[in-house]
Amino acid sequence: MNNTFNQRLGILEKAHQELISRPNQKMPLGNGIFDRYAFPVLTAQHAPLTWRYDFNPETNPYFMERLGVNAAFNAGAIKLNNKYYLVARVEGYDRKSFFAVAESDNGLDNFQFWDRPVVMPETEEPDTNIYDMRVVQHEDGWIYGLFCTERKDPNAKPGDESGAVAQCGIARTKDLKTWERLPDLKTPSPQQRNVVLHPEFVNGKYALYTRPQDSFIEAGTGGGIGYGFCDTMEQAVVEKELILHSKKYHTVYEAKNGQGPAPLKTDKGWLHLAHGVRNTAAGLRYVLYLFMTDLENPFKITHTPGGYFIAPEGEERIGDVSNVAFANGWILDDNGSVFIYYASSDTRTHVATSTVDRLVDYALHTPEDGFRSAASVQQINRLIDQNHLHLKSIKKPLPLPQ
Ligand code: M1P
Repeated sequence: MNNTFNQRLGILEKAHQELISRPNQKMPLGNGIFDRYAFPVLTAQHAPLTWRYDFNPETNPYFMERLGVNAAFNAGAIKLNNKYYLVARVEGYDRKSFFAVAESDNGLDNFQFWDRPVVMPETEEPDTNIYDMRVVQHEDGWIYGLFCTERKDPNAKPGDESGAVAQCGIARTKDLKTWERLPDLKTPSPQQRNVVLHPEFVNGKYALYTRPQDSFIEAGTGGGIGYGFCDTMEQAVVEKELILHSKKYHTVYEAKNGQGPAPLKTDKGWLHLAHGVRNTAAGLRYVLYLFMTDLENPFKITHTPGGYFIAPEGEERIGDVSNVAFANGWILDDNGSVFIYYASSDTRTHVATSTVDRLVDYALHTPEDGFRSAASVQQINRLIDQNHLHLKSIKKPLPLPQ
């Protein structure tokens, strides 16, 4: 074996091992709602070296990367047999995304990709690109993965090489290893992205969150988080889509929005995580927001805390598609802890932790968007007035634990 091969192999293996075994650290202070962590839980560099390098010194004397990985983001999440699993969107240098499962014992660090990416069967109409899987343990016994399948628009004008059609692909599994592909979802909308399966039957039917859209990028007239029902997931057809949460002028979901992961069931209602998009001179800005729906009717909104819940911060703001926070996976533990897996700027995956009690408190007690500057000032003044009363009776704060 030549020197270059050996040296590079040694250095890269060491660096990779250090990266995937690096302990994560909770960031100090936080906002009381959730905690951020120092390091992303998945990056392109977490992809195993065997996916990227040819380990044969004869054919790869320089130990060159042959198949580069560009990003690891927008991960679905599930806890099974006491392990935390992310089904990440891994994107190669060739821009194609695929799914790969990474597992961790504590949900915070040491996420390691399985040996091979997911082999997702295709339908008779092959996918060009697949991404953003929502993993749902449904009460019918299957684990479903609903994801976006993108194909070239057959009606694109000659010369238009970016016109695409997005639809919802569906697959199911028992073990995240072997996936059975089912026919794509049919809905009345020309395109779909961000489709999510509700974990329980509703009136005996499968219930889905949808995101009707007129074209590939623009949600258009169909914008909003929609919902609909279908009798079976084996030939899933939603005949009628209704809107649960529409886009709205001068909010963080002005241009479009989409359901994040499947909602979490709490004793106060269903807790939903979603993304909202607005346009700026610097391009689209994606943030996360929360809302709650009725326990008996998951499609009736009960609480909509105003503003964003998580926005990209610091280095999260920079990446392939900058200024994006996006989440399609979270895990509620038996002890009430919540692990929120959010991606930044279509590049990497982070974790934020909270508890179901804190998130419900946030949803119930954060004032709604007043939709006018004057209303925002009123909200602040109301808080200041209340605080003036309370501050008199509050004792000196205790020192923070070390
Ligand atoms: O680039 C930001 C996000 O854009 C899309 O989301 P939406 O359909 O709401 O616009 C998706 O492609 C998503 O993967 C991506 O993170």
